[in-house]
Amino acid sequence: MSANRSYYVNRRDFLLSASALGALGAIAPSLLTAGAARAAEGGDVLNGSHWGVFKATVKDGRWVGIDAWEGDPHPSPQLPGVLDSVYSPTRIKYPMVRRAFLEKGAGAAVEERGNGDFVRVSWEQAMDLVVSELKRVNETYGPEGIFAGSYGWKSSGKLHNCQSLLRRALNVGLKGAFVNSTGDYSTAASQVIMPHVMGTLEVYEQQTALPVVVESTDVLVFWGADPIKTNQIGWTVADHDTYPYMEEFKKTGKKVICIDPVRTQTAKFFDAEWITVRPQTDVALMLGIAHTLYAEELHDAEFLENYTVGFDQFVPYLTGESDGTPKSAEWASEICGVPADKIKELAKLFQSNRTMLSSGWSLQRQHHGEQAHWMLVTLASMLGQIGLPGGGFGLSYHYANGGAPSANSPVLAGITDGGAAVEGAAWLTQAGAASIPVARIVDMLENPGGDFNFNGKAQKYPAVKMAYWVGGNPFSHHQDRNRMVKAWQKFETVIVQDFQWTASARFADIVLPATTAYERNDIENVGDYSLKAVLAMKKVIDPVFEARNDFDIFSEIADKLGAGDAFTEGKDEMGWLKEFYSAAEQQGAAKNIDVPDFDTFWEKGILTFEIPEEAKQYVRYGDYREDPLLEPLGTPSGKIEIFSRNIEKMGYEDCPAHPTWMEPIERTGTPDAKFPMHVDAAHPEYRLHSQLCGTKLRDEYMVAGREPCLINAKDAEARGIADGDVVRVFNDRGQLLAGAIVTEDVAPGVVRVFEGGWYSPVEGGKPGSLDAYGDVNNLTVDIGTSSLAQGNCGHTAIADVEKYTETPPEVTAFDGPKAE
Ligand code: PGD
Ligand code: PGD
Ligand code: 6MO
Repeated sequence: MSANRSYYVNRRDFLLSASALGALGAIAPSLLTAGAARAAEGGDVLNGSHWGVFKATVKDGRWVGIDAWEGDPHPSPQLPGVLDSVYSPTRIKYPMVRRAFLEKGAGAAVEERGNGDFVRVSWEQAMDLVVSELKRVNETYGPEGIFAGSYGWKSSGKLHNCQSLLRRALNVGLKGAFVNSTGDYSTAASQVIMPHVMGTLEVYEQQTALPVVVESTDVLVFWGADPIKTNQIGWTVADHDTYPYMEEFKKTGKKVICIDPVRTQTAKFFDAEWITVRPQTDVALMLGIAHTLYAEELHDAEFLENYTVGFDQFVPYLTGESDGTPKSAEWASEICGVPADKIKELAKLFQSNRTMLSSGWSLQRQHHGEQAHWMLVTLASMLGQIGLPGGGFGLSYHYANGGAPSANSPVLAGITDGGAAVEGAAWLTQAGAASIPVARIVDMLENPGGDFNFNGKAQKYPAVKMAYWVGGNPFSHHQDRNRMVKAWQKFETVIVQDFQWTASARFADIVLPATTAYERNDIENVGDYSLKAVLAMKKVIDPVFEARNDFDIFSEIADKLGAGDAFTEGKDEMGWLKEFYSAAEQQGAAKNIDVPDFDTFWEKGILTFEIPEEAKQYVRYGDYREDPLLEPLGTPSGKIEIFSRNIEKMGYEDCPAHPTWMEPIERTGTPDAKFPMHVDAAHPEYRLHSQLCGTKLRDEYMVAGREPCLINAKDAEARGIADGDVVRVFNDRGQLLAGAIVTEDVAPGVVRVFEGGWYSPVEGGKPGSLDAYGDVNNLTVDIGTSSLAQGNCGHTAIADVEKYTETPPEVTAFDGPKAE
């Protein structure tokens, strides 16, 4: 193994070769149900996923090949893992119940959860248990006893949306008696602060169109963003339309800068200038640039005057008049590690060129994460290019192909949770008896009845006794694993419904096997932003083993709760799909576009739509710039709020009324830092969170049979670590084993372990156990970003690394529980 090898490129070459597809298709034939009916014989079946549209080849009822749809300009190399996820040994085959729970009832031996002692039960027995537990907890503890705020990256599809289906069952069957969750793990801090600053969510909105960026942007900055990596994935079905524009931008030879502790795929693709910043200190770096602009009178006073409020209140802080500390380039350099001259150079470069500041989301998945994008907006306001073609800032160029121009297409309807109707994003749902900010789940468990603040409201944590989790993997996505293992014991009952034996399933009492999106029919839009097609997601194969569709499981639960008709409204799978499609047909008429009838669409499999010229010219905030009075923002002042009176009124010490540098709870580079290394817990290059970690793809990236840990050559040498060694990464919260990749691609003082590696404790259920595989959330901090957004801090962690000299323990996470 060479020090600078790109394991991603090796892997990708492997994955894209035809022989690799063949090899993956041939995995574990014994895992197939003997009599699987032939859902689609011989030919190609079109389906889609977070990884894109694909064609499946089926032989004798078995899915044997996967090819990207020809309309996909940049297929994800993860596609073969999608196929393998259906047949992998990590598949949940049957309903299973934890032995102590089955024999002694709810709440029995909760400290044993996670030790893998399960008993196979029939579906009938499992469903009786589930329904009797729902009733018992509801009757004993009232409307706040059941947590159904289940979060995660469930599969694409408008009907088999397991989280909406769960809440629908409890809405109709238990009159909404459940605790819900608000927000997400992706953008929790930004989606709360941005409405105060810009009047919109920003993070899930269309960006200035990429053709405009190619044409007009002179300096393209990726600030903690790796779009070449992250645009593989879409929330609906990924289109990958960003990639051709990235190619075009590269061809122009214009400047690209990546500000990141890691030399990212994006940095390599563009051969960009790589500026390493000390992790968690970007606000200081931005302030240093802002200070330079102000001190040298390079800021756009006219823009600030006409389009923003509160700059006057911010300036005394910037200059140090209010706190005695000028936020100069020299001051910033001390904190962020970027040389002062470089900071000044960036200020001038940005100011004298059309500059697009494109930021990813890791910056706000940190303690005080609200400040990063607020300060970015402030910096962009000082540069005065917001609303100009190719200038300003963008918070979604790296996600779901934001900036790919939008087609004139209809948008499909989808299943609702049956609660009060809401406009906009699904997570804004009002359903449920109570709701908590999604990442505060462990606080809730530890502190029932306790007070918490959230976006200006003082609230109390409900006393929850049971969890029903679908379509998410909290034992991957949540921070501080050991604290969580302990807190989970407060649940009397935990139900997990999934198709993979995730750690969450292994820590449950009742485990129900769900189908994958490839064992049922559904429909979905293609391209979150481009909306370029409507896809029939056709069943590829019949359900394997005893897997059932989420829709059928929840229909039965609703029925047993006496509300089956309210749940199904008398419609079966195809009945619902036709209804969702009819919304598209109606829009077709209104938008004057040709939308065929359902049967023609289903037969065809995919409908693509034209991208109008004006969509290719879209400039975000162009209208606002044109006429700030007639096109005001949705903020209280109608302008960009550099100072927010609303936030001021909340009076939170951890979120002042203008962007502010605040020390995180821990970081490297301070005299009192307890550990020398920052842990970069970024999103994985080769999977979607924990999804596909249970597949053959793992063979392509594991190092010493474990999750890779990238470490700088200097740090490795100082610790006697060689490429390929097993290392222990540890801090006061937890410890994991990983395989070292010694490289110059991470800055000194940083190790990178991707999120989503499957938690594989040596002693399952025991807090503090060594994790033999490499779940990075053993190391991260479980606190809210601030009282404002209460988001997760998955990018806040410092640790140390050592060579592991003992015999490394076996990785057991991928074997399923011992009872099988
Ligand atoms: P996934 O691995 O995608 O992770 O956390 P999330 O829980 O979304 O889990 C989805 C689960 O749903 C899988 O187990 C999959 O098998 C299951 N599933 C998929 N489709 C279906 C279905 O149709 N039915 C059922 N029943 N189950 C299904 C992701 C979260 O992690 C996110 S979004 C972010 S942004 C956060 N990122 C970080 C981070 O950057 N750093 C750290 N340290 N931690 C993070 N955690 C967060
Ligand atoms: P990350 O990889 O966590 O992705 O998108 P997001 O932008 O949050 O972080 C992006 C970059 O920030 C990384 O290169 C990381 O090194 C850098 N970084 C970390 N800390 C700092 C810091 O303090 N300062 C600076 N300047 N940079 C820092 C996540 C988005 O991706 C989300 S939310 C989801 S749910 C999807 N998940 C995946 C996925 O799991 N796998 C892939 N391949 N693609 C995805 N796309 C989506
Ligand atoms: Mo996310």
